[in-house]
Amino acid sequence: TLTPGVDAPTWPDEFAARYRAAGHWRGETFGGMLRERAEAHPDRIALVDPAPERRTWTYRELDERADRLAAGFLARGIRKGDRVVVQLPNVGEFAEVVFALFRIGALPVYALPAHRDTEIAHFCSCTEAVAYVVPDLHAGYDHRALASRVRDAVPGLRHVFVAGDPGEHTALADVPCEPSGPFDGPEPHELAFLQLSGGTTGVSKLIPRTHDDYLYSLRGSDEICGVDGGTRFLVVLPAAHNFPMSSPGWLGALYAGGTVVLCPKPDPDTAFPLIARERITMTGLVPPLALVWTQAATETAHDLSSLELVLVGGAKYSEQAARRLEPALGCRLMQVFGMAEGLVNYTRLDDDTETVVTTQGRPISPDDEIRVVDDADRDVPDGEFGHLLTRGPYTIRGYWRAPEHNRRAFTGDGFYRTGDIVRRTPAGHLVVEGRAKDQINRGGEKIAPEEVENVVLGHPSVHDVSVVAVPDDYLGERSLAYVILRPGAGPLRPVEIKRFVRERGIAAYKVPDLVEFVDTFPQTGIGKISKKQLRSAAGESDPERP
Ligand code: J2J
Repeated sequence: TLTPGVDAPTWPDEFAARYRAAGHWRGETFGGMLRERAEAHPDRIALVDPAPERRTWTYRELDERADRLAAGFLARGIRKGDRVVVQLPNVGEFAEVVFALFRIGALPVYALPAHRDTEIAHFCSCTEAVAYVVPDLHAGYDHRALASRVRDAVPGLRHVFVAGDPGEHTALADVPCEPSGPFDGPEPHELAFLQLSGGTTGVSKLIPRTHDDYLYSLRGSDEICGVDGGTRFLVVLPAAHNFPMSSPGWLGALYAGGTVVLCPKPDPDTAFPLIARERITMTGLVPPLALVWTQAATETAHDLSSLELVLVGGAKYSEQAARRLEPALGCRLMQVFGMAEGLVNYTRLDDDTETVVTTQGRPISPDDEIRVVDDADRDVPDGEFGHLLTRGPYTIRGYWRAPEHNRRAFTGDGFYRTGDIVRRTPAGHLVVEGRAKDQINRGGEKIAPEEVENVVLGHPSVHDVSVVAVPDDYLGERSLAYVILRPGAGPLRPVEIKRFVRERGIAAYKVPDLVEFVDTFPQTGIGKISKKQLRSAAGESDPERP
């Protein structure tokens, strides 16, 4: 069972009352939302999974599948409040599974398809998950074998459900059954799911989001982006990531009664024919993909004329690249600067081009509180750089079961320390200038150096390691591991370190792009490794202090 406010810190009563009075929190739940949409427009297409054969779900079908799957989960002993790690790529089963879990009040824990043994075992054990949902094969990788290893390593994990051929596990297709009555579902103020944080520490922290708060961020995002029943949203990035899920994302599109189309791979050769065939109106991209799409659009034979809006975010989008997107794709650009912890900023449809290409927008809500502060938490004047702190109706007050980390990541009065260095323009738009947190942003994919360092340190020849970001034209940043070998350890090649990390079972995007062997790290005055000096040694402008 969960203890509210202990497992997941929550908003003080006076804030909750304020957010309800303002109409932000409306007492909706995800299960109820889908039911209402299914009643309002049962035969409208909610979901399209185009590959390998095109499958569609009307709102009524999605609603009924969620009910039957929820009943099947209950019959197998999955209860309200239980955690279920969901690792599915962009397939229709993703929506069926999470809406089934929402309906009974069990909490999906979102894993990315790229996650491997280390991450999955951590998510399962730190949430005491009772079940794990995987695809059979994805991108050539057998997730059933991963699931078997994790099940053997994590006591308490009772079920593995497989979308597709189940192998030794249970086929998701065998789970649904007839509901015996209405579900005893969750309350709107209760947790809906656990989302992943980008992470700055050895193990990633989980983000507890409630029905009330997340649904508000969807409603606000839909309004800003003009999402409505006619929207046809293409999910290009992994569906489990907070950006394609909620900004406005596939959940935002479903909230508005639109149609969601799942893109199996993000490259133009896959996405452009889908845009043409499915008459896609909206999508979201990370900057490196936006670059590739912009280039490919100038020479494509596919009809992209249905596209109205492309959102770009997750990492800094260069002004030059931003200027080229609208003419190339023939649609509007919106920059989005968001985080799974909550706060999301958008440029607006009626902003002028300069604002859209040079800023990362402004918050969704009038009740998003923004502070830009110096190292001593004193507010700096508008136009000056500082640390971004935020508090509001859809920003968490603490991570899942992490009281010690929460004392550092939040101020005493509940502001989240984003770790981002920003500047606020006179018009109130935020410009992201850098980062104070120890994180690498690899084209929108976040890496916690400490997590990678811990893996490299397991190599018998390694004495010490420091992982830092280096600038990259395409990805924005890549990772570089400086390695000090043990005295007497034989010569090693970079590829041997990379292979070691990969074989330890960690997401491929976390494997260091570059490995350099050094004799010593630059030291600070107190004898601690200076990542700052390491970064400048690597030729990067120091992101810690603009
Ligand atoms: C610079 N840095 C950015 C941007 C995020 C919408 C969009 C993105 C995310 C996301 C999200 C940036 N320019 N436009 O959840 O709903 C960096 C910041 C931020 C961190 C959050 C959404 N957009 N960033 O990227 O939780 O450093 O969420 O604090 O993965 O990404 O990462 P994440």
